Amino acid sequence: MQNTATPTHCPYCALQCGMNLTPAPDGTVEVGERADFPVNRGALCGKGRTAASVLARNVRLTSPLVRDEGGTLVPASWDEALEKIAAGLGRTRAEHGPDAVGVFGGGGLTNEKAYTLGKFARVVLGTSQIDYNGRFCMSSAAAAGIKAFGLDRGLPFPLEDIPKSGCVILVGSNLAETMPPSLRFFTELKENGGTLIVIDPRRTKTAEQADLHLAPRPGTDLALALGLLHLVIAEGRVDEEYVRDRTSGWEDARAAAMAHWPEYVERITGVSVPRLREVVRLFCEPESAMVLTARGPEQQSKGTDTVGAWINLCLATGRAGRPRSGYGCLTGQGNGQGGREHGQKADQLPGYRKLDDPAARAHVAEVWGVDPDSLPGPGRSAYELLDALGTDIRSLLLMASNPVVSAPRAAHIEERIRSLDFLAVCDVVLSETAELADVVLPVTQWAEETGTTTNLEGRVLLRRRAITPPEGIRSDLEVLHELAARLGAEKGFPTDPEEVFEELRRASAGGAADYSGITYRRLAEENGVFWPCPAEPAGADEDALGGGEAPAAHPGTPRLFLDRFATPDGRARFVPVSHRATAEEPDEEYPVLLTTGRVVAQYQSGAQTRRVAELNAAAPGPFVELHPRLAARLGASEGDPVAVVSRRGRAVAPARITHAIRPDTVFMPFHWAGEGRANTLTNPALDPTSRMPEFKTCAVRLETVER
Ligand SMILES: Nc1nc2c(c(=O)[nH]1)N[C@H]1C(S)=C(S)[C@@H](COP(=O)(O)OP(=O)(O)OC[C@H]3O[C@@H](n4cnc5c(=O)[nH]c(N)nc54)[C@H](O)[C@@H]3O)O[C@H]1N2
Ligand SMILES: Nc1nc2c(c(=O)[nH]1)N[C@H]1C(S)=C(S)[C@@H](COP(=O)(O)OP(=O)(O)OC[C@H]3O[C@@H](n4cnc5c(=O)[nH]c(N)nc54)[C@H](O)[C@@H]3O)O[C@H]1N2
Ligand code: SF4
Ligand SMILES: [Mo]
Repeated sequence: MQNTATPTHCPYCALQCGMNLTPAPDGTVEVGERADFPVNRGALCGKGRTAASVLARNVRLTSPLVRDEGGTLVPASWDEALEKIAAGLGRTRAEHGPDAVGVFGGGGLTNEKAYTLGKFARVVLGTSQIDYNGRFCMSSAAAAGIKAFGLDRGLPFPLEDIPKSGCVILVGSNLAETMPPSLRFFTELKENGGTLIVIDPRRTKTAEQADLHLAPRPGTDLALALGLLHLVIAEGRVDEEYVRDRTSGWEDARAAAMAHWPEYVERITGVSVPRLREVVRLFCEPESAMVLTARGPEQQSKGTDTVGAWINLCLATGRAGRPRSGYGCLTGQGNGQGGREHGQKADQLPGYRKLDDPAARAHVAEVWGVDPDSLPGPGRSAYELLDALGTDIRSLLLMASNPVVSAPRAAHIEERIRSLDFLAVCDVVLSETAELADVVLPVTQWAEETGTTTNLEGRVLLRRRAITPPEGIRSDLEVLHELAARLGAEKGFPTDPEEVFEELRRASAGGAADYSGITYRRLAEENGVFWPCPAEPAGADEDALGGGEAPAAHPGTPRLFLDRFATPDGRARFVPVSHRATAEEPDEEYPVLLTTGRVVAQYQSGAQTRRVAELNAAAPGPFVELHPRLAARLGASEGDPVAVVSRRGRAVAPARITHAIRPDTVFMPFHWAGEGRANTLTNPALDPTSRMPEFKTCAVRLETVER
């Protein structure tokens, strides 16, 4: 292809940093600075800088693989591999019905792929059993946002608004490690005289930047937010006019908060009453303020209520739908936002429509050219789907996730995956889950294909193809096209991303996440467009315009809710919530809390980043972070292997002893498979609304290990 730099975006996290890719003469690709993208202005973290290493032939899949009679994965032709998948899925459907075929997607998929995967499941397979890893990511924040605001978009404002705010509370986000270039916005906030408050049971790199760091006991953010709201009321800091004009449901939420006395909240969270008062003062005194949550408070069996409590705090103080103020969720994966809008979620149709809404079904069925009654209903959530493998669900098509490492109670899920009649995996590398498949298909990567992603700000971006993929590798869209044809759908599954996007525009038109006014051309010219962006003018299509002057295109919506919220009456809704315990509180047998998360140099299940030498050198393996007091009680020194045991299993990793964590809590990153796999331990207790598993707390005991 061309030898000049192609402006595009990073394959990894939701920041979707801009970068330039230039093919080098030796066949490799150089990642260069791209200063024109406002989110990162050229800055990249180590993962982005080294992303091109995963394009190399020696680390990636280069041929389809099928399992031979001896049980070994061996190279095969595309025809043989695709035939095997069509036969495997087709056989299950014929013998056990369409709902015995499952589909599992990922938030790393482009909008075009996520859309096509959802359509493939419902139209070709006819199954309701589709969900994706985003359920493990920000589903609690999404559920809470829809309840309160009538709409879920990660941030309702661009990142550039953060430095202009008076105070930002970051709840359970370690963005200095998980989105390093975004730290700049918070540094600028402080330079402008604003306050940064970080709430994290660990003194992370992010917490080190804070003016005030609170380290509550894991799993108590709900009580903390209720205690703050109690003080807001008691100190007469409620914005009565805003509550009256722009919200509903205040009385019940108020009564619930009044039941959470600061002293009671102090006992639950471990955060002292004076500290709580200080947060209230810092949050309420400036003219504007924000609350941003990430996985800390969300990945709990009460994540939806917890986010609801933080939103209540914003509403009571008039900090939502106003300039430089608001609640936002920092989404995680490259297309974590778009991936949840276009139909790979169990209950969803494109445009953030609901699968159980008759009008939504009719609209999308028309775009797809099928009978609305032929569309299946809502299916199971991600963990429930994985848990049903080998029983109700006999065959699975998996695209862009590695649940053997990333699902809660992973040993059980691994055993469920092994018990399937048939598993097909599309991936760029041979992940731990792909190793268990009957057929593995090698697919093209970000630099080799064009597509759109939607970053954490709701900004739709064009990720451009910069190089030609190696021989023998096909795109996910080509795979779905071929499978559809083999399963009886000759049409409706184009392989050209722009053609898919044109259909997605129509399918999303009129939905909450309306992309109908967005085109590839606009994305290229405008460096991204914020949704909703309906086609203009309302009611007229391009053919009907005649020769007159072209109407101004809709500019997109960088800031939501400034005039009204997306609820039927335009008011934001308070939700009455009360503290409750985590699903598994410590006891005599399992006296310590385990929490899990990330380190800067590894990404997710590590399938990609564990294949990059520079990143492995920086973060070579799992560890157990624990306080010196806990280490002393255990008799463990730095680097000693420590066994962490929960009701689900046992993991072993070296001790990393630090004052930066509470003495009642240990932390493990979840990026590795094998003995140090954190998810062997985690508790799949689900949030009743979002069905999010409780990745962030479970009870464990520690043991020393003889070596
Ligand atoms: N380097 C790197 N960056 C990534 C990723 C990656 O894997 N690696 N993944 C991307 C994705 S998909 C996501 S979702 C984001 C996640 O981004 P973050 O949410 O920032 O990441 P985590 O490390 O999971 O959790 C954040 C913090 O929550 C804290 N925490 C644990 N329990 C609790 C609790 O009960 N309450 C509170 N308040 N805090 C708690 C942890 O100590 C941790 O520091 O990162 C994205 N960026
Ligand atoms: N204990 C614990 N567990 C967690 C979390 C936690 O905080 N603690 N966080 C959870 C969260 S927030 C998330 S998002 C999940 C993520 O966990 P996973 O869903 O396992 O995410 P990845 O490791 O990114 O897996 C993506 C896979 O898809 C492949 N891939 C990348 N791009 C493409 C593509 O375009 N097409 C195809 N076909 N494949 C592709 C990659 O090589 C990789 O194998 O983990 C969850 N698990
Ligand atoms: S912060 Fe995220 S998007 Fe930016 S370079 Fe790092 S991984 Fe890529
Ligand atoms: Mo995530």
